[in-house]
Amino acid sequence: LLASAAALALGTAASAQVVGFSQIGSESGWRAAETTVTQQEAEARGLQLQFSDAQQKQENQIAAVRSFIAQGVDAILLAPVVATGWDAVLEEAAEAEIPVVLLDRMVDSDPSLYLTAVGSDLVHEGEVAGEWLAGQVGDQPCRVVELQGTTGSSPAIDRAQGFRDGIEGHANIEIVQSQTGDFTRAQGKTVMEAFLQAENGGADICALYAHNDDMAVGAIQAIKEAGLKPGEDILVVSIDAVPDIFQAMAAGEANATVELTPNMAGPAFDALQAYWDAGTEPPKFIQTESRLYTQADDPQAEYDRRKGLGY
Ligand code: GYE
Repeated sequence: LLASAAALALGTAASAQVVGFSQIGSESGWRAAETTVTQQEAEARGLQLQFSDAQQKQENQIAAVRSFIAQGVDAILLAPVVATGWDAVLEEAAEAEIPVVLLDRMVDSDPSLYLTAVGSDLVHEGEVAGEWLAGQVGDQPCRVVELQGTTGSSPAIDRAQGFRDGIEGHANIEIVQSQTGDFTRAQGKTVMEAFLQAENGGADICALYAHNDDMAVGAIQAIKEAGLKPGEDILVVSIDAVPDIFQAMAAGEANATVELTPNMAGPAFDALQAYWDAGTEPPKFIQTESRLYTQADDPQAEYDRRKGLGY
């Protein structure tokens, strides 16, 4: 008891709290911005951040979390690449009484195994995208191609579901191709090339739904190389609201995006501070805002504004 009281006094007084951050990688512009903002937020609060980049591999994330536990860090931030397979390592963290905060993606594990999760309503994002498309095409038949996120990740599962919810009841809208582009620009382009080929050179495609902006940006390039006009011949709707999609929107080559804030760490650190200071248990889910942007929302101004936000 004495030892832990002393540690608590130390923690609240002089010594910086150490936070381990197991990041997925840098697959997208949004992800890179989240990393930058996390570093900025840690610095602003005088926290010592230990950063580990998993290069998209769950096994690397599990190893990083185990090494944070061995070091005895004060908390762990985990952006889980896929939703399953976390029970054992989360149990180890709980055993060591190290609070874990999930960032931007969810896990299938029991919520008692982490302190809280900061993220958006990923199903809602897909629904907003689907509803936007339904409003756009009205009664016209519309063949949609879908670029999914990383297979087994919660945003890929939820954004697929949400979009289907959003177009429900619109029999004229049909998803005719759906494949993963792993949230990257390069794979977005490659998979879109295959979609264009399969769909009469693209002539049969009415719209592209991409689970993130980076895949949409890659696909836009493929559409242009196929001699079609993205944004007109093929409508483009995606998620994240990174600067490059606003640039595409300003050029008329993308139509709509749903915003995801890269600042997941701010609310995460607030929750951790309250937990360290007073043992305050946050809610299990801290939800960030999502809103739709279209070409009508001054994309050039949005581009300029975001360039300073860690992107
Ligand atoms: O939308 C995408 C990223 O996990 C919700 O991951 C996040 C997604 C984000 O690579 O760009």
